[in-house]
Amino acid sequence: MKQLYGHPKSLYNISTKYCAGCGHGVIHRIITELVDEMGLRDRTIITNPVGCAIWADLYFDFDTVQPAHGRTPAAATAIKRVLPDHLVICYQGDGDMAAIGTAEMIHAANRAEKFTTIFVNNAIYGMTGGQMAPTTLIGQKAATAPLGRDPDAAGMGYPIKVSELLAQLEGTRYIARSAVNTPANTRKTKQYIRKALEAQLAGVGFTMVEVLSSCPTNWGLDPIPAMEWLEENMIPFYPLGEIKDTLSAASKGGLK
Ligand SMILES: Cc1ncc(C[n+]2csc(CCOP(=O)(O)OP(=O)(O)O)c2C)c(N)n1
Ligand code: SF4
Repeated sequence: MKQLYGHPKSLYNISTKYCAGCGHGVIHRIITELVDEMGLRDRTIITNPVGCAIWADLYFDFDTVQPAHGRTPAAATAIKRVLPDHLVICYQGDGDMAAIGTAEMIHAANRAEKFTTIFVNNAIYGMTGGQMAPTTLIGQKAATAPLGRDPDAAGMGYPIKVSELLAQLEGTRYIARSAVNTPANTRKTKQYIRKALEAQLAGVGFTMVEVLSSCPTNWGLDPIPAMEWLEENMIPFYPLGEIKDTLSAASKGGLK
């Protein structure tokens, strides 16, 4: 009988350290399935974040680099420029990308660097105990916002929509937002990431997929209620879909 489903070769066959219901493992699976399907395992390099996915180099069975917190766009820039025929993936959490590495991501996007970012938005700092992140929703409780994020009373500021922010930059070519809370959304996530990776191989410029992900541990929820919380709270504020797609213009030579 023909085997239709198996373990990706690019993903080590071991249990991860991620909590039950965490989205990181699902996103790792999608990336490794795509690397296998595209036949690029021997020329893929991923730059991992600091945050829970700092463990990723234990799971990806291809080359990985572990830059300092927020600096993976700088590392990805260097790697892609030196090895332009490689698939370079920049994996970042929301604390990593939208707080500590803000300057790195904005300038890499603005320079139209030709790697692909996977931006994992779980609306909180996971690894360090659930502090408020730039992406934390208004009213959402966090270790540093025990009564909920309140931009007026506590001066905590507003959630940053990173994808919409980067979409304004001329250097960005493809930006999409998806989620891994349901099988349908997970399949869509894979479609978007495939499109971004194929665009990278075509050399068009900065590509990114934001993935809404769950952190049941720091949200104080069991895994299934965490998926429901994501659906009811995150998706209305961070709408899913392709936010910017200039790929057809790029392929016709309309963009440099
Ligand atoms: C410059 C610097 N500041 C702070 C830290 C501590 N730190 C490590 S992980 C982390 C939070 C990561 O959150 P996020 O990027 O959202 O990833 P998650 O754990 O949620 O996947 C912080 C603040 C650090 N390692 N380096
Ligand atoms: S703390 Fe949150 S982000 Fe980190 S592994 Fe656990 S569920 Fe995932």
